[in-house]
Amino acid sequence: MARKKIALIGGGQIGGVLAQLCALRELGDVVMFDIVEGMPQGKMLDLAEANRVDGFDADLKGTSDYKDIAGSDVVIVTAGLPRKPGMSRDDLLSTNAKIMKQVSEGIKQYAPNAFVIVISNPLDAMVTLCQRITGFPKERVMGMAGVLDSARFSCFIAWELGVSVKDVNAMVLGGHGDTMVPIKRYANVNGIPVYELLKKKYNGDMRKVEEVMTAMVERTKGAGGEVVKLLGNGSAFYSPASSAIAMVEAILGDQKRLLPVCALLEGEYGVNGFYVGVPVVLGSKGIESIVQMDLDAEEQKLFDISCNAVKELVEAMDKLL
Ligand code: TXD
Repeated sequence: MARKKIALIGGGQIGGVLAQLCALRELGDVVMFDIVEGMPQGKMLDLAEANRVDGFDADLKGTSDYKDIAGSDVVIVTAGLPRKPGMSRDDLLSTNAKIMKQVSEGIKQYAPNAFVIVISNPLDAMVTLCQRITGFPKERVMGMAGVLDSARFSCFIAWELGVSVKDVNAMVLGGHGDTMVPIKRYANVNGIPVYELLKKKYNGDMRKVEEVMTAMVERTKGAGGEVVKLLGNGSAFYSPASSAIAMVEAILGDQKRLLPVCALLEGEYGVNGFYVGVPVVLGSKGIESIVQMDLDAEEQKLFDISCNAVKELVEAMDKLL
C-alpha cells in the first residue's frame, strides 16, 4: 500500500517540528512548502539526513511550488506570522488572512481531496477563511487549538496534584483566545474529579480549592502568551505541533478519537455558521460527529461569550477582505 502524503504549508517553527514528528512516526511522505527561498528544501534535506540514525521510511521534499503538494492526504497549515510579546492572536488577523487566502487557493487547486488542519492564528478566523476558499466539506477542514489548550490545562492540573499528566483528562472548548472555556467540572484524573482531589489536598477548604482551580484556568488561557513572553521572539511550537499530529494520527489511523477540535457548527451548541472548539469524533472521514455535551449554566454563558468573540473576529476579517 502506498504511503500517505502529508503537506506542510509553512515550514517555520511549528512546520519544522511537524515534519520531524511525521517522519519519526512514519505517518507518510512529507512535502514542506514555504515561500522562503531554499528554507523548506534545506530543512527537508537536513531531516532526511537524520534517517540513518532514526530509521524512518519517508520521502521528504521541500518546495515553493504548490504543484508539489498534489495528492496530499492531509495538509497542515502553519503559514503566517506568529505573535510578538504584547500582541494578541487577533493582532495577526489582517496579515495572516491575506496569507490564508493564497494558501487556501493553492490547496484547493492541488490537494482537492485532502483533510486540512489549520494552525495559523487567529485560529478560529483562519480556519473559517480556509474552508470558505477551498469550499471543502466541513468534515475535512478543521482547526487545531483545543487539543493544545486542553494539553496545557492537563499539565497545570498534573503539576498541582503531583500526578502523571498521562492520567489527566481535561477539555477546553470555545475560541482559541482569552475567552476559551476550560471545562473544570469534567476535569478528572483517571475518572476521579479534579475538584474531589483538590478538596482532599486542601482539607475541604473550598475557597482555596476555587482559588487554585481559577489559577489553573487563567494560566491555561494565558499559556500561549506566557511562552511568547519567555521566548521573546516567536510563539509555542513543540506543543502545537504534537497536538496537530494527534489529529493527523486520528484521521489516518481511523482512531475515532474524541478530541476538542475547531469545527464548523451548523446548529450544534446553538451556533450556526461559525468555527468553534467543540468535542468531536475524529476518524478516517475527518470530523465524523460533533459531540453535544450538556453544559451547565456557567459553562454555557462562558461558551456563548467565546462564540461571540469568534463571531466578532470573523466579522472583522470580513471587513478586511
Ligand atoms: O494553537 C494554535 N493554533 C497556535 C497557532 C499555537 C501556536 C502558534 N500558532 C500560530 O501558528 C502562530 O501564531 C502563527 O500564526 C502560526 C505559525 O507559527 P510558527 O511559530 O510556525 O511561525 P513561523 O516560525 O513564523 O512560521 C510561519 C511560516 C514561515 O516560515 C513563513 O515563511 C511562512 O509561514 N509563510 C508562508 N508560507 C506559505 N505561504 C505564505 N504566503 C507564507 N507567508 C509566510
